[in-house]
Amino acid sequence: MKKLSFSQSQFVGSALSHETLPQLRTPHGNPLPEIVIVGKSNVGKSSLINHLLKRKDLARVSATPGKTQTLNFFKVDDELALVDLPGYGYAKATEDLKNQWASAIDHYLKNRPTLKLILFLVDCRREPSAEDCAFAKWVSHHQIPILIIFTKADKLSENERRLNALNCLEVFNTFFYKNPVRFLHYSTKDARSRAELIDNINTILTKPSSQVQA
Ligand SMILES: Nc1nc2c(ncn2[C@@H]2O[C@H](COP(=O)(O)OP(=O)(O)OP(=O)(O)O)[C@@H](O)[C@H]2O)c(=O)[nH]1
Ligand SMILES: [Mg+2]
Repeated sequence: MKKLSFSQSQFVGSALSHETLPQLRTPHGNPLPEIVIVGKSNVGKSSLINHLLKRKDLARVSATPGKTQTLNFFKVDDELALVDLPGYGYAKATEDLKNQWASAIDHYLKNRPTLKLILFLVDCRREPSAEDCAFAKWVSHHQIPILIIFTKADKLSENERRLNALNCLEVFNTFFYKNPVRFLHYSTKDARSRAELIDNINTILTKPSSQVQA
């Protein structure tokens, strides 16, 4: 796979059940590799997509949790798809909607051979929640490459960021102890975050088996 520059992007569709998940292809008809963005509601998943793709309103963002309500697919450089998910832990969603999300996301994660990388977002100010830990445990059993992204890095000093990341990684590495995960800090207010994320994605996608150490 050639290096991605994340220069061209378009929204290609949404789904709320596994029956309607799009099957995306390159112009040559090959299945598109996919990167999915996972994390608690309001952690900054859709904002990261917009920042990475240098598009203001491609993915819908809100200051209140629960904005993304479907699985949303974006094509990048005709080489890759990014998938934005509804966040977990959104208390105000009805039980029906939560079950619908859980079932569609579960099916997507378990049955998507084109899924090459999970970007797992955690707010850099918070401790991992029970749902964060459950997800990390699930990924460690399924051996899908993962990159942990501590979001909203502009909200903490460098020292606070470092200490909080160490605490979180200590928790996550109990699941990934065989192969500690890569991680980085991200702020949508900082262009360096974007460059660092693109480098990491290119490195991981060209070494597909890597749950490599940072
Ligand atoms: N300061 C700061 N705020 C951010 C950053 N990234 C996202 N936000 C804010 O966090 C809030 C939630 O962002 P979203 O991108 O909608 O979060 P989400 O994870 O997609 O949320 P759901 O769709 O509800 O799951 C918005 O008010 C964003 O402006 C960041 O790097 N720094
Ligand atoms: Mg969102």
